[in-house]
Amino acid sequence: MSSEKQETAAVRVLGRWPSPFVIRVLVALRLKGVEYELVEEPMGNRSELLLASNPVLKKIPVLLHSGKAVSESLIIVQYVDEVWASQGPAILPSDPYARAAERFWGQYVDDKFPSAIRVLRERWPETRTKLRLRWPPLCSTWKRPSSSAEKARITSAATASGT
Ligand SMILES: N[C@@H](CCC(=O)N[C@@H](CS)C(=O)NCC(=O)O)C(=O)O
Repeated sequence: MSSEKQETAAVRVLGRWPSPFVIRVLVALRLKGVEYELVEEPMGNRSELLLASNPVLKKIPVLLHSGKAVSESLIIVQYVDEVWASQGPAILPSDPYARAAERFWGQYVDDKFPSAIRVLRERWPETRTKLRLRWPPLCSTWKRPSSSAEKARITSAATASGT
């Protein structure tokens, strides 16, 4: 995105790779064909913008839409679905019961996913390395590498993991 666009981007996502919660929001925006800017949050450090935008939970992702902040990935996805309702495919079904079922599974994944990853990391530390090696090539389809050094890192990670 050009620097001119960055100044005026109406939709920004405060996030970081490879957070599945952030990816969920980016998928929703892409499905709707909404242009956005991904503002990378530093690892292990919360930016002033994040603290101001999500002062209660202080977590990514946060969607900034024309300066208004929306937090929590499932809530953001529903917000995107409603705001850009006439654009792209509907993310949630229109039937209230089917919507409730989708929300149930979304919430279920959120409740179980973090603890499942924690168990994997603790029990099989080598899994962590394998995941790390495999994720950058997957993620590169979402965020174009910005420098040749980054491209080289992704390529060597893909080679090492055999992808
Ligand atoms: N329930 C939240 C979970 C978001 C979340 O756990 N984000 C992590 C990154 S994957 C985070 O910001 N962690 C920082 C922290 O917990 O301090 C959502 O769905 O958005």
